[in-house]
Amino acid sequence: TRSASSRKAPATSKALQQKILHHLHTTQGTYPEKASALAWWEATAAAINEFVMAGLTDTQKTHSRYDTRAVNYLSMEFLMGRLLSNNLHNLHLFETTDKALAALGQNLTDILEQEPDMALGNGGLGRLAACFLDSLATLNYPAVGYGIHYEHGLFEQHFRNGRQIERPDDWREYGNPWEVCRPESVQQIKLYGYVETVYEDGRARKVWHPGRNIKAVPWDIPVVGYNGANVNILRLWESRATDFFDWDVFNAGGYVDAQIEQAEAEAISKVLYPNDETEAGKELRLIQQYFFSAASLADIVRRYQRAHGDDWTQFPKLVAIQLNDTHPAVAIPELMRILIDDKDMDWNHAWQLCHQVFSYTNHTLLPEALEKWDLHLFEKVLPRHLELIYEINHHFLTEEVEQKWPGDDGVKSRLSIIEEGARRMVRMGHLSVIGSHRVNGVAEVHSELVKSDLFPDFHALWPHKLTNVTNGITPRRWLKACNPRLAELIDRHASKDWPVRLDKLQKLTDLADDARFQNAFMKIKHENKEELADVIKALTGIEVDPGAIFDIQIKRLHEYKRQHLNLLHILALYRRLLENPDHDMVPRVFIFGAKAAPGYRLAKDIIFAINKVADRINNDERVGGKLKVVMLPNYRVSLAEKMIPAADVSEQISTAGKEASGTGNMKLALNGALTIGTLDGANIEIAEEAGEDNVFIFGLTVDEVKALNSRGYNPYDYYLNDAELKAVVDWLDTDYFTPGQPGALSSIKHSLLDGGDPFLVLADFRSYAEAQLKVDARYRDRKAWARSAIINTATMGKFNSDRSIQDYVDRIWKLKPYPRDNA
Ligand code: DL6
Repeated sequence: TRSASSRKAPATSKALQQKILHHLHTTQGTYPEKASALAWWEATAAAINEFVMAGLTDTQKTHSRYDTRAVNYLSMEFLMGRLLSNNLHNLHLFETTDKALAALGQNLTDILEQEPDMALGNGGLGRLAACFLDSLATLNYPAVGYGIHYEHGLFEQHFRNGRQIERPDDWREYGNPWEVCRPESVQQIKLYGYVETVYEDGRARKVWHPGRNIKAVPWDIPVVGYNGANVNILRLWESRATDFFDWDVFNAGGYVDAQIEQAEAEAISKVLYPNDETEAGKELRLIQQYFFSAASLADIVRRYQRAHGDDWTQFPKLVAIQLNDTHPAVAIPELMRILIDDKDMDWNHAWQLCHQVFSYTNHTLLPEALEKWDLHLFEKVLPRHLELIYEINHHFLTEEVEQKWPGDDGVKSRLSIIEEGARRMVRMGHLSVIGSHRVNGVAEVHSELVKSDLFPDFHALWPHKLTNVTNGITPRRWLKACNPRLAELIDRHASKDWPVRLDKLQKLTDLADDARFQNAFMKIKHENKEELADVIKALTGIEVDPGAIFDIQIKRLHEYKRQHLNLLHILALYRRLLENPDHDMVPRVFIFGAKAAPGYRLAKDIIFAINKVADRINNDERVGGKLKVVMLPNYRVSLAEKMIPAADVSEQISTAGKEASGTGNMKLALNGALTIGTLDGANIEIAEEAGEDNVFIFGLTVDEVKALNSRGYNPYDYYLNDAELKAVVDWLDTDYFTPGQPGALSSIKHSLLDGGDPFLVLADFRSYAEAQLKVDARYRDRKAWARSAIINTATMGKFNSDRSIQDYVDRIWKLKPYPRDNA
């Protein structure tokens, strides 16, 4: 990586002004006096794109000159957020552009707000993929991200009477200045049909006669590395009908019928499934997975053959393919199909290549998220692939498993890719492990659970296959761009290259007790809180005091993430204040951001409950301004960028063993928030780095959760033995928060008691409430709080996604960096 000082100054503000004006005139067809804010944004993006595209072509020339080994990152989701601000920062053009626009009478901050978020993902998994692309480009590693060009990304969330309403997201309704269509790389994708065995020259060959053909059209989004590094691409596939519409039917008057095929084909890339934890179980979802996996593999093979023709010896040396969860697992039989059916390779050779190129990341242990496909559905959509899976399974069971556990049918049925039962299923996790040379979890504890609980037999069979790569976040977006005041303070007190060497923040620990530095650090936090207070007022009308503790929980709404534990504690505080208006507590604003999967009833009820409780508390004068509750609508990357710099407290309160890693926990700690959390996912590593004194750990550990569950957990044991807990749970059954609608919040109580409280909310309540008292006490000691906040920022170096990428490179991908020529 080049040092900050060696970078080229790419443009003056004057030159940039000219470029922006040029694009305002020539690409937008307007002029300064008339141009809308959107036109200014488009013109600015077009001006910046000149630098981006120059970097892209240089990078591509470099890659082809050196015939580089590259990683192909296959992911159903890329949660990219906005690109203009990110590209400006990574190109070191932010200040110059700010000046150029100011000279043109425009405000960069307002213009940045014009950009819709590119929300092609649900949450952690998709945002991780976006951070990884940023790091790969920054570290000059050759890489291509492959995904789906969804017409509609994650839904827009609104609240109506406190309830979540979903509206389609239209991120490219008016086009998108960053993407480039590549018609020369269109692929044809086959689906359905049947398989025929034909005999040629005494050999049996399989021929797949597809029932449908779909066109996969690639759109490339440049990914700009930091510091003038490489510009890689994210290639997203859009589905289209092979023939635009049936011309003959149209001419015969069947105007609608003629377009049916087109509508069906386009449905494949129409919407992102708004559910990150459960298998959608739909034919369309399987088709989406195959569609983008097959298009990506065809592209990878085409790129390889362009340089190497039919010489396959270099294939595993030049190609690495990472499966981001099991969603693209069908790429494994697809590569076998290409090599065997299309390239005429024998089984063993094909399998050897396949196994060398694939690796797989597991992101969850939740049983409902471990994908399995109904065998009949799979056979209908992908008949040839099912045959190949049977054959992969046969080789695996009769060669590898039989050799290790001779005659053991139990282990065979546990390890088989096909799950037997009333409905036979194809296990995509098993397929991914068998077809990959490395499998990783995303935090230490999670990777250990992958070995011990999820895939213990595979771990016994291949002790070196399962490994860990702890997640990370890009400090460019999640500190430099989103928290410019803190970034500038760090520039002055740590070394300037911290955005690429985050470990250098460690230097700030020396200043943790320095009164002047503490004041400067906390002043910035306060200013960030003032800005967030304005956002809250604008979005919800609620006024909050920046002097209060800003306590933030932002993540998807899920029972295992336990937003309802946070809510019960808020009710307990409210109750304490009603019982004693002089109750001594530091004023606190609890701020939530969360979308619930549209079909997840209880998650939506929890959102409703938070909104209703917020209404009641925020309008109750008796609490004397000590308690406020805010649920911000439409939580997304660009909103996270405003919330994270303003957080004092970071809520990471999942049931131990359920959150694979978390990455919001890293972003918040990096921005100086103190974590209140369980020993789960990356919280454990955050606590190790920051020191247990600077985080508030509570609740059952993974082992204690297992022990309690195996003893038999009874939530009534906690409910009946804790008067405060009982009172707040019962409160949900009244109409106190929903006047005239008793029972409107009862589903939560029901899930916690008769529903068995599967995520042990009641078991952890008291310990959580006690940890919250410690938060309150620490905040009263302003110096102690500042010290802990500074230490949190200073010690998060490990969670740089550059470190994660380097771990993948060292342990799995074995890439070499290639800085682009002309950089
Ligand atoms: O690894 C990224 C992210 C983790 O930080 C979260 O802990 C985990 O919940 C999330 N997993 C998913 C589940 N997707 N699937 N399948 O988003 O991954």
